[in-house]
Amino acid sequence: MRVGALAAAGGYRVERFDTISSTNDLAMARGRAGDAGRLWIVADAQTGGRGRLGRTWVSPPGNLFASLLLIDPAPVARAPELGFVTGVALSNALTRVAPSAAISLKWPNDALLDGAKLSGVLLEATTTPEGRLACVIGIGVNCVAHPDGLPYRATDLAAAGFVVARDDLFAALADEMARALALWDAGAGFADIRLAWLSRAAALGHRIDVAIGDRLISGVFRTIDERGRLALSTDSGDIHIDAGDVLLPSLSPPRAGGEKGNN
Ligand code: BT5
Repeated sequence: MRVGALAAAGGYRVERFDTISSTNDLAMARGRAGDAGRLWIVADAQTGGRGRLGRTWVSPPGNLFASLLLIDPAPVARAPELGFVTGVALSNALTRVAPSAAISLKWPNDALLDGAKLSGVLLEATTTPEGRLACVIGIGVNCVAHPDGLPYRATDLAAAGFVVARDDLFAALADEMARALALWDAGAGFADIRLAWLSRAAALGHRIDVAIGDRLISGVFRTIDERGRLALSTDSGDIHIDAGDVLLPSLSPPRAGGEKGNN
């Protein structure tokens, strides 16, 4: 398994494993143990794949599970911007390997294919014993399989007719991450990343629902602000949301009786 030529030139390395608990956990352990960063951990399958907020990421063989360890990539306040850097890189990589795929990005950092969830990103950070900031960007892409029975629609590349070798997708992703990280420039280039992200944003300008804990807020998705927050125009005014789950009509599961969901 290899990173692409651009990533190799930038000093990015990769370690591949058969089945491990979670590529994020291993990448974080490497960071704590003093790795210099720019290290990808890729696994064939995960037994403890994780989503955000302690959720499970279904991780069967054939899909891509990759985590990138970065050491001191930016001041800590800038670290959450890595989700947008990753979204831009991921959509570029997917477009390289499946040029006709309709990829869009859902705030904060999912990639959708035909409006269904194709990919998720889990960002984690810690301070190492030496006082360095270790960031791990975990990326899961459904290449050949996706779970059924979720509260929303999921998909995989093969189901949508795209035959993509996982290793080719990874090589493209590693290159596009190297490129997007260089553009981001430790936060100095966030304005460019933000524009690239917005150009692929799902439901921009449309009415969406955002779940924040038990609350559901409805409004028009205006933009992502300069801090990466979701700007929503609600009936009671404009608000900026730091964290939450965006619920889109395209993600609604098909209704019982075989009717199709809202696409
Ligand atoms: C995410 O969380 O979407 C982040 C997923 C990150 C997974 C990668 S794989 C490599 C690295 N190592 C890890 O252990 N994790 C990272 P969230 O937005 O919380 O979405 C999780 C929810 O998505 C779950 O609660 C399910 O409803 C759904 N889900 C689980 N597995 C899925 C899959 N394979 N495809 C689509 N949706 C899935």
